[in-house]
Amino acid sequence: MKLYIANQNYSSWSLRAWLPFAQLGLDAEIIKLPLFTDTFYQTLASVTPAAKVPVLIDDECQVWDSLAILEYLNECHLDGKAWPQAVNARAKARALACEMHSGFMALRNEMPMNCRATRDIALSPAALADIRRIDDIWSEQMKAYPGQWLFGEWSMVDAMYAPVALRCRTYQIALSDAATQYQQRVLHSPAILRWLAEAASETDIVPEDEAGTPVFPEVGKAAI
Ligand SMILES: N[C@@H](CCC(=O)N[C@@H](CS)C(=O)NCC(=O)O)C(=O)O
Repeated sequence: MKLYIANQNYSSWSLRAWLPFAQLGLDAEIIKLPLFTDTFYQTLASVTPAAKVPVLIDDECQVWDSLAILEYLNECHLDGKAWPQAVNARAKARALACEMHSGFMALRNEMPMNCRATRDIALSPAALADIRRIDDIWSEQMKAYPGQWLFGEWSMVDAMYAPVALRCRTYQIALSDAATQYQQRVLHSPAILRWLAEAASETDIVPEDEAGTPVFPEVGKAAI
């Protein structure tokens, strides 16, 4: 398989598609393209009609869009085991994944993923409401599965929410104890530590994704 992603510092949709490979030990050639450059669009022209990453190529199969990639991996390479096995839990996990995929616009616009930065930020009421909803989701799942992943075992919904754990770290968002427990689980997982190390080695700056006022020392350069 080949997985096309963008800058690991900034590309949250790339992280969502990349995570199952790192977390579940799937093999792929990772092709990283610099966001918003000619190389990015020229390379993608022959790979996806959508001109966005992530894109997965598996023999003849071409899958674009993070959620479609997660579903494809689950179905074709993970024997259906990457969603919760109980039907009600699976339905809820998919609902939460779709909620992230189609929502949280204020949070996504005002708190762009920027792994190596630590920032102060003034947020709108809409973004604060998004954070409260995230806190509620994580807290509710931690009550059901204390100290574990959102549905106990790691599943695709954890891939969908991982970038938010990083964004809350960058913008120093105060979360409830239960939500912090989940955030810390994400931040200390070997797959995320690997992503952070790879992001920290990048030097490109994408001005569109730089928000807030820098706080020093930046967390990306210190221990979590
Ligand atoms: N809904 C898509 C969103 C993909 C997306 O917006 N990717 C960004 C990078 S994080 C991108 O390729 N942007 C390039 C552009 O918009 O020109 C998904 O879930 O994969």
